[in-house]
Amino acid sequence: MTDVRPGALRHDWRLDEVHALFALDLPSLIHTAQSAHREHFDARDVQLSTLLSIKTGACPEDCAYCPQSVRFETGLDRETLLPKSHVLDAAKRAKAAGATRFCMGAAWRSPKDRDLAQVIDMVEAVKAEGLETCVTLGMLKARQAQALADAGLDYYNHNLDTSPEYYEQIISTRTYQDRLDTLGHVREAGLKVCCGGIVGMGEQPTDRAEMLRQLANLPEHPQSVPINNLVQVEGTPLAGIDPIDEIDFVRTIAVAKIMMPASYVRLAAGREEMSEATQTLCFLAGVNSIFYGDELLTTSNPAHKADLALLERLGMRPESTPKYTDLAPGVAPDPEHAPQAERA
Ligand code: SAM
Ligand code: DTB
Ligand code: SF4
Repeated sequence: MTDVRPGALRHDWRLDEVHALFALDLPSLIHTAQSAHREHFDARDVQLSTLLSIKTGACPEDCAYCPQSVRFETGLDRETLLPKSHVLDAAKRAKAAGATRFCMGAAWRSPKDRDLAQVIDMVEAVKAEGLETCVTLGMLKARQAQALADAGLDYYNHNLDTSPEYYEQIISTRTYQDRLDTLGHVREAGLKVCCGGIVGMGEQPTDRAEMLRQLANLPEHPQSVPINNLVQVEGTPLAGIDPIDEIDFVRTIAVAKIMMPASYVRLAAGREEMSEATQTLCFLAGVNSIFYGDELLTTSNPAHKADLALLERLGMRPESTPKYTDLAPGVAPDPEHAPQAERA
């Protein structure tokens, strides 16, 4: 049996050890994941991130899951980069609804420097509202990652998506190594890394194990690990594929938490198609972050009021002071959000 020390940080996982975790009986798996989680976090807290698509559609890449690729007929209206005022209004609404992080996504292969300058303006404006910021803009050069870090960006999202072995079935226009290179630039610029993947794309169980091994064996664990359940969109090549068994999804979450216990593990896309009971199992398995708000990028998400009601029923609560936060200079913590210690 694998030597499972709940809460330990390791970067040398072997595939057979990951398979052994997946093979645990569910009570032991959940217990181990929840114990690991409690070594690093208050188990009642859930971090809330709100997404906004700042540039939608017409992406030149061919990611088989994505409604925004120009290669697939998905009926999506393409949009150019949104004006800063629109982004700022959305960020203010997200904050008023209780989100602590605002994530801006662009359907680009990689940003042009003139686009990056506009995104930097948005990051500075959103951060000045007292929100954590995250952007996902595709592949970055080292100097672009540095420019984002210099502007005060907190997180960069760039997913590995799946195992190296399954990757070629999903994307042909950029390599796994391209993704690892961007992640290296982001890490070296001192940004926090948001990196995870998608399940339910027709992958084998060993691809899920290998994807998690790749994530956990990075030089540092990504501080945020989004696990997306494929949102099937008509017109994409993956529409109609057999969905992942919900218990297998929960197992994937639990194993991610055991392998990266100090990271936020996010139950990302796919919650709308999931029962509240399955989402609850994900929380028990160590999920402590969700996308919060009625929309993801181009598809819908549960209504934010329903999410707040679910957390309340579970005796859980929105996290008020994210663990890794660096507030912008001069921005005071939100007075409505008392520090954790005072509320406990
Ligand atoms: N274009 C940039 C890129 O791909 O790096 C950033 C935006 S892209 C939409 C960000 C991530 O969203 C993808 O890496 C993928 O993991 C996730 N994603 C996209 N479409 C999805 C879908 N239909 N279901 C689940 N996750 C999806
Ligand atoms: C991530 O891992 N999931 C988000 C975010 N990072 C950018 C995107 C989910 C997109 C789901 C499909 C859509 O709404 O277009
Ligand atoms: Fe483009 Fe990103 Fe969608 Fe791939 S996932 S098609 S890179 S927007």
